[in-house]
Amino acid sequence: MKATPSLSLQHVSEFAGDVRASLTKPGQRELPSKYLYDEVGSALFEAISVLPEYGLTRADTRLLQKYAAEIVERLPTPVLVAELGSGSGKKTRWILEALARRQKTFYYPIEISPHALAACEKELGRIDLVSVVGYEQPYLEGLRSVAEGRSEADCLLVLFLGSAIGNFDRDAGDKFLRETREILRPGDALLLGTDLEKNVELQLLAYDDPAGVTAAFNLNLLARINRELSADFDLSCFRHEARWNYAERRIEMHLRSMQRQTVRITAARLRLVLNEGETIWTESCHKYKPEEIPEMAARTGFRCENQWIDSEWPFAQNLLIAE
Ligand code: AVI
Repeated sequence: MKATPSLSLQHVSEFAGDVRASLTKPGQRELPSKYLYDEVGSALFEAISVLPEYGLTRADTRLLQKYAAEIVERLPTPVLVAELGSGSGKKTRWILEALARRQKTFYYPIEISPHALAACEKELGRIDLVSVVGYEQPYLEGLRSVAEGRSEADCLLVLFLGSAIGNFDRDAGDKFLRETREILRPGDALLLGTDLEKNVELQLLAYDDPAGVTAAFNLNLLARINRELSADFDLSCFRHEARWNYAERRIEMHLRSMQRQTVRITAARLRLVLNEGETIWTESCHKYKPEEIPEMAARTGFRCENQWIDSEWPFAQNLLIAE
């Protein structure tokens, strides 16, 4: 049975190259977190976002719902909205509805997952006075296309929600903000969602829920490699692990090999011997202090115009303005 039809040769060769390079690099073995989000992984992430232990998405949404009018009031008219990694786009509704009360609004979700993009177009395409044009492209490529296509008068509001910035290492996060800034004009805005530091036990539970949804999300990465790269990972020989790294102030997700084992990844031309107890590091989720965000903004060509913090789950929406 061919489980995953019609994957392009280019996708398979890029995925295989990335898997090979990250699993064979000296020291800690890794897998790139961007590959967590195939169709199954994206569905599991949607399930994570409604788990009682994972307050992040609810806090993000609550802030947008509560402060959308206030956020929009701080922006000039007319404004176009581009969203980096829109996912299903559910929480963006509040911003679009607030904008549509004062102007016809163009919304450009930028998303590499075609499934998520289709869900987003369906979810938000029916709001009155909102036109949705999706870009199935990497973040910065998509943003460049939107920015180049606008007229002189249009201001751009870029949404980067859900603390997706936290999945970059801190230096890479700064680099990403700087690259985003280079595409923008002075006065354009970036609404940046950031998950804030909280009690370590709460943070760990958010990434290791008792129902095992996050474990399934993490293990699906191995299942995806089996499906797409003809590998033979035995998922029952791995265990999901979430750790708090005190020095780096981040959650790290790992997959621990429960025994010495050999895995073949045919499309990556790789035979991997894993020792008992060895881990593969799959994702980092950095957490922030509120005062770090204006500093990040200043380092990367923005100023932090305002910050809204949720009262139930420490999380901040930060409105950054391009200087
Ligand atoms: C997408 N991203 C912001 C999530 C996070 O919390 O860092 C990904 C995630 N990984 C496990 N649970 C959620």
